[in-house]
Amino acid sequence: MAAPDTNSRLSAPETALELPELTPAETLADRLVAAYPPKVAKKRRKHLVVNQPDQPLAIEANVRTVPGLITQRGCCYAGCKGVVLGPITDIVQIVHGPIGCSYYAWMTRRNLAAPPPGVANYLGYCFSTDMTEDEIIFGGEKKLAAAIREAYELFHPKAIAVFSTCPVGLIGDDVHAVARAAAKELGINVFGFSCEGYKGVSQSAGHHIANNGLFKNVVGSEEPPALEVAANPFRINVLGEYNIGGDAFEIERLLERCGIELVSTFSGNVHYAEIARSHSANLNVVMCHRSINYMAEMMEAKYGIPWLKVNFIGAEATAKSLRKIAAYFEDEPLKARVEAVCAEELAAISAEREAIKARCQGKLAMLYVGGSRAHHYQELFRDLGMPTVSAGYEFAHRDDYEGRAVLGSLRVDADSRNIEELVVTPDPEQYRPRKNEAALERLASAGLETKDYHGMMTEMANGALVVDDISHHELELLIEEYRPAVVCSGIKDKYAIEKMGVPCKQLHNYDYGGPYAGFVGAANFYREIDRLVNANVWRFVMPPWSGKPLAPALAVG
Ligand code: CFM
Repeated sequence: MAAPDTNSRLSAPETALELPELTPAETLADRLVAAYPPKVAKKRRKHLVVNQPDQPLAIEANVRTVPGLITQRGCCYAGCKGVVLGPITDIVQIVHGPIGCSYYAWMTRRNLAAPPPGVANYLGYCFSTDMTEDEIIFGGEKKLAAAIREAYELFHPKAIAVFSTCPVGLIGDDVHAVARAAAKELGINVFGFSCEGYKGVSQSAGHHIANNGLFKNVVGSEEPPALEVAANPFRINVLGEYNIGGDAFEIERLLERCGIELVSTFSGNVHYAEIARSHSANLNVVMCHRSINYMAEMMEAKYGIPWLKVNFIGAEATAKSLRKIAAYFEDEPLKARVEAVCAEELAAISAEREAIKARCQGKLAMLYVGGSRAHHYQELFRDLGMPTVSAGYEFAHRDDYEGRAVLGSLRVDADSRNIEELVVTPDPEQYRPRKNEAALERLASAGLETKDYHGMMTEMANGALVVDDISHHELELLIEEYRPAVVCSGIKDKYAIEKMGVPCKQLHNYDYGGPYAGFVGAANFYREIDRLVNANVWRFVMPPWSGKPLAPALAVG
């Protein structure tokens, strides 16, 4: 195949597909907040922005949800235990709290794992102190210490992590002191997280707390064998990939094909020792910027490992990300291998993609998901020629929308100040800049930016409506107005959307599907979207009170 001009394609934003003639987003945004009391309307209006890709306008984000609006957000504990730590296979993770909190975080996110022989997998278990009224009144520290001991005796894990739920913070149990005493007693790594559900304004606070805890207690705590480090210079960590529906398996397969060694993933399909040794990598690539950017920054400051933003969601995006990694290592044979792998993988899915594209092109998509997928999945819709008419995050910060250029101007409010910000300095022994300043500049001038993320808005169509922390009411009005072919969202609103005659693809746990990462994953997603948007089922759904089909656009006759 002809050598593509990779440099110019490495950092340039993707051009969004143009939108058809629609009600202007500005008018619609005003209408979405019209039913609220004036104070609420004024607040919410700042979360709705009409997109200007070249110069994104400021969006209000990462602030408290107005009570009663029905948000899709989760809590701090969900972000720490459920999201970042949860997928690690061989840490016994004890939830200190009422049993409901434990049950909620038990296996619902579909973070899969296939640990190597000899490595434990505790993901199927649910460890809880089952806090009840007695502990709320008299304190739960003794029960926690007993639970840690019991877990150790049963499983003999390398490490035990303890997660605080809301009541723990309210009654003042010191999980850290209990963890320290247990570590001493048992001779293993035991560490606690003050990730009470009410901390911060969403699960985003929990991500930050989890990053801090992993960084302080695990990263850099083991050294890999020197021979292993010397064997392959292309050693990377994939940060912010949680193996939902098997995505990480697909990324692992691709990296292996390219000859890139994966030291550790944060934290899909990963075990303790891999994270403990992750400081030996020569590059960090960041998938989900929102949940793990702290780790990338801290590892760069302490160990000298640069980071790159990548996205393995979407066939074109995957190829671009692999090219970025090869460009970073400045190695010609590696670049050639990456090109060969991309060509082969793209060729394998292109016929199917074209056939599906012919059936889907021009249909509209809307996405309201978490803190990175609402951006990443637009790439898959772009592959199919489907414009994104509106999108938003639940809990992302302004940098995830507008790009990291706004970081310096972010307002630090009381809720963010509540979350510890670690001061990280170069490690006297282990700091080793993998690339010096001159090399990083050389890469930047060749089109490869390290340490940057341009955010979702720069890659969305002009005039698209960006909505932060969308409410049920706003979502309903938007669906009525745009009648999109598909909405990507979560379980809290999936069935409300489908009752309006519009298919909803759940992008948190993938509705039993996946993987959707990489090339094979992209093809899986194309098939799924084809099945959803071209299904006839909606025209047969006739609510008895209306006598009309739910999906008027698809109505027979
Ligand atoms: Fe990152 Fe995630 Fe997401 Fe997220 Fe989540 Fe998630 Fe998500 Mo659900 S870490 S921000 S806190 S990509 S669990 S795997 S799907 S909301 S968009």
